Amino acid sequence: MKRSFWGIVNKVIEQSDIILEVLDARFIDETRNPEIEDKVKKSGKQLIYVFNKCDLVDTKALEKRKKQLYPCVFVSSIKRYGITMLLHEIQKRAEKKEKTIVGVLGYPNTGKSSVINALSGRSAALVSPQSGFTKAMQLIKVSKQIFLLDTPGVYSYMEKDFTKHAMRASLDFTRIRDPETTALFLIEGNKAAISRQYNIKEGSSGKMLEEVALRLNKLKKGGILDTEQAARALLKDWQRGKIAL
Ligand SMILES: Nc1nc2c(ncn2[C@@H]2O[C@H](COP(=O)(O)OP(=O)(O)OP(=O)(O)O)[C@@H](O)[C@H]2O)c(=O)[nH]1
Ligand SMILES: [Mg+2]
Repeated sequence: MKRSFWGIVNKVIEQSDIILEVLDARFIDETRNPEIEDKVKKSGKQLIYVFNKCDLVDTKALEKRKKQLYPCVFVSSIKRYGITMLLHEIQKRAEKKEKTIVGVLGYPNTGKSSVINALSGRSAALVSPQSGFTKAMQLIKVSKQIFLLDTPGVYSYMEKDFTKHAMRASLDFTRIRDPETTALFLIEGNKAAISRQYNIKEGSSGKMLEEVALRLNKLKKGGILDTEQAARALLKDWQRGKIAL
């Protein structure tokens, strides 16, 4: 899938009149793809930023991003926040032609298929907590005039920062080779949220990972803390959206 990054991006841009870039509101910068954005701008097609999974963040803290990334819509496809607003933004930009195609692009797991289902009002696109779930493009009807194009989540093979992939869940937690390093990085940047989630005190990342192991009862024989299992459990909770920021 990674190999066909440009294949998919070019095809979607070519076929679409409007592009939605679906971002994870918890880590907007990490889920933005400048290569896709450049390409869309050069094509002259319209780009709308969608901050999805807003139920997991304090949206007030994101207000200033609204001005930087224009036009953008705050959405929670699970709770159906902002869906009418997003539809309105699409309709405003839809040309007066018979059929407007809206391409939905973004990293794996940002919620592209979920946004499509929320917009179309039915479970037309398949959704999964497993990243890389959507394997092929699929056109989904929203109204007589508007059609959405679901796409497989993509990133360029040049991107080799696996910690970032793990954070944004474009690399599934089961496939992370060194869960402890990744978990420590995640804890370092999100101490308050992790302390709330597991009801543990804030401290060094290493100490907090041990506390998580204790809380989750991840122990090896002889009662030794199993920080690797704890790290994987933490990454699972993170990727599955259990940890609100
Ligand atoms: N909390 C929360 N979770 C969401 C939201 N939208 C999607 N998810 C979850 O995120 C996971 C991925 O959702 P998908 O819609 O399959 O994501 P995708 O971008 O289509 O993923 P790929 O097809 O793998 O590229 C699922 O577990 C969804 O339930 C949201 O607004 N809030
Ligand atoms: Mg999908």
